[in-house]
Amino acid sequence: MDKQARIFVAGHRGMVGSALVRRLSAAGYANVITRTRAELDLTDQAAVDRFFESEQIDVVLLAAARVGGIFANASRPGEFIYENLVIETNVIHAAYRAKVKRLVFFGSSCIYPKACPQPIREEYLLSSPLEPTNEAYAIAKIAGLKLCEAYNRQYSTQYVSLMPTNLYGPNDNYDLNSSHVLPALLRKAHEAKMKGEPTLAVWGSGTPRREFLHVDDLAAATLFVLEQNVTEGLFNVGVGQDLSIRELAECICKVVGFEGELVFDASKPDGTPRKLLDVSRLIAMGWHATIGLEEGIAATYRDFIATHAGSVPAAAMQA
Ligand code: GFB
Repeated sequence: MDKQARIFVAGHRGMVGSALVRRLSAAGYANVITRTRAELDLTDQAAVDRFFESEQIDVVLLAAARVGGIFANASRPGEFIYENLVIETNVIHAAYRAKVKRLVFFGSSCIYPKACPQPIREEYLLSSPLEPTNEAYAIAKIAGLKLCEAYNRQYSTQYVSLMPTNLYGPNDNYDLNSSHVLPALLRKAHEAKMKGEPTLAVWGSGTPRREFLHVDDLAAATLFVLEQNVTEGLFNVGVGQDLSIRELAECICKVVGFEGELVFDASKPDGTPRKLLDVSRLIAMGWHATIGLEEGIAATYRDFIATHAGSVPAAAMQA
């Protein structure tokens, strides 16, 4: 891909978008275009059209989305379906109208059925019902990847969809009501350690299994797909290995240095029992994840301490 290409990263302040910007800059891409929400409201079709008409974009990385963990998804399905549908529709349609040839759309492994055979292959999409806690979000993401497929077929665009597994890393959301499990447990373990608490509350039974990918690995996979000139299709992005929520909590406690007991809160939902992605499609092309889970959690913990220093006791800085 031309290092002078004008690459629009939609959602550059989020965890995925900011990782993409870091990676593109490190790789020498000279024209990375970003807009804050105040500068460009992606839910406003006319504004999005004007942006594309004036900016001569060559490549779009569509990482702007309403995202959240199991509680946010289950309690605010209207926001999750509406905002994601409207952002995808606006950006993909405006990109096509402005003759943008290449676009990468980011979804999530929750697009696959609840009772999927494991590991989950791309072709299991739409083979049976979805997990109810995130059905609204999943439907919006399925619509996004189908938009890409339909536009490729009808208009000869080259729009590709990447489906990452559960992500973590810098710029994650640590708000306990809307975050995903990994940042939530990192924060809770840290605070429990600082306050000397004897226990750590973990939602659900601890038995669901999840796969975790560091967001820098997703950014690397995105550049790989662009630089390999992949022109269409759906690609799972993951590490190929999962663990139970209990095991994740134990790993986080080890990294943080919290030595208390885990207490499981059965009043909270488990969600889908397992979602391990089959990543053989990307592996066959030559890409694989490189950041191990414990190493990635340790780096994320350092980032958490650095970015949330004002809100945590000073002693934590030595952690
Ligand atoms: O990461 P998470 O919120 O979302 O939860 P999903 C994963 C598992 O961790 C669930 C458990 O079984 C939770 O009950 N868990 C344990 C916790 N302790 C906690 C905690 O303190 N906070 C949270 N949040 N969970 C989301 C979807 O599914 O993941 C989205 O709702 C999206 O659509 C995203 O696909 C990647 O993995 O269940």
